[in-house]
Amino acid sequence: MEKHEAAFNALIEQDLKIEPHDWMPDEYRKHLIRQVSQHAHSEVIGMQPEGNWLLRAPSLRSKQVLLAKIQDEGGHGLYLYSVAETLNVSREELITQLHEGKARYSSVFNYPTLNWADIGAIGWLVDGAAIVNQVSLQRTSYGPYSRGMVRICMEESFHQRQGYEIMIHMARGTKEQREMAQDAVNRFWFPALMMFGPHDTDSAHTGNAMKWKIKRESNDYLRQKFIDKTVPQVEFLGLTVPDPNCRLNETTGSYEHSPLDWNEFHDVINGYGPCNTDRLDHHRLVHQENKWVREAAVAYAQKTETVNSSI
Ligand code: FAQ
Repeated sequence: MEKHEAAFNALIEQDLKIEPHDWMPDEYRKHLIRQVSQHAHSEVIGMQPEGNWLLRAPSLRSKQVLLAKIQDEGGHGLYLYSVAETLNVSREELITQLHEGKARYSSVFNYPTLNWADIGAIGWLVDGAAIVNQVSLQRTSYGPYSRGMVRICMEESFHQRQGYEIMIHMARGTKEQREMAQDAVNRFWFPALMMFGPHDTDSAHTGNAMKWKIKRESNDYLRQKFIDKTVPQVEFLGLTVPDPNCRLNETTGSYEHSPLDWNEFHDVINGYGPCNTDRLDHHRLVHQENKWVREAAVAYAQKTETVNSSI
């Protein structure tokens, strides 16, 4: 055991990757299953707010782009469930945890998408925040998660651009379109900042995550990085950040901001956000309706295996 632990610590120390067949402490495995499965659930539940606008996309082009983006998110969910499976947990078990309210998914997907500009705001701000977090996770210590992140980040960059393109059209459009764009920024700005999680001082998991190099940067560091990158983009659009205290500190080169509403954050992650019930009900319903697809896929795989083994 001591020998195994020393080998594990040496890999972490040298910035090398831990692979599925390597020995790892139980706590490391559990920590990863929690984070990776919550990440997977976020990708899949995150398809719902955007799916809400698929039938109302304003042009064939925007519908095609949105459809491709939503399918990408489903694909990210699949990569991440596969990463979790390499840690000896089944996808079914993880989905059951989600349905029973024992697993979380990102708070931001519990807010409604009320106008077309919200689709722009999600791509730009939500995927933008996800990229900042995930670029950092490309260097995470668990090999399959790290490699998954590289591919996911490439696709998220396209998502961020499609969102910003929508915002440019809206911000340069009619007075009504500009108002819709500002309204979307007003509603998604703070939820996007909360995606990074509680302040470092209140973050229960950051200590172990940094020790094991699962997380490479802290919640507050990444949140600030996102703010500094995004405020100039808001200004470029001619829109305003919905925070009267958001201003550049010339000394630090970073933007200051108002305190976040952590009561709202805790309500949302504990099931009391505007859309929590709808999101989970919808997932449960679709999971049940599509049971036959999973059964057919398993039956087909088993049949192919039998045929191959008898050749
Ligand atoms: N929402 O101790 P910490 C995307 C929970 S992907 C809900 O700081 P940690 C792509 C946390 O789980 C977005 N819960 O936790 C897309 C813990 O609860 P627990 C998802 C949150 O793990 C775009 C408790 O609070 N990305 O958007 C949140 O060290 C568009 C204490 O927190 C990832 O999941 C939250 N925002 O740090 C898809 C990235 N924040 O488990 C579709 C990977 C915290 O003890 C459309 N995950 N909590 O019950 C991470 O980097 C980390 O897990 C954090 C949280 C940073 C999310």
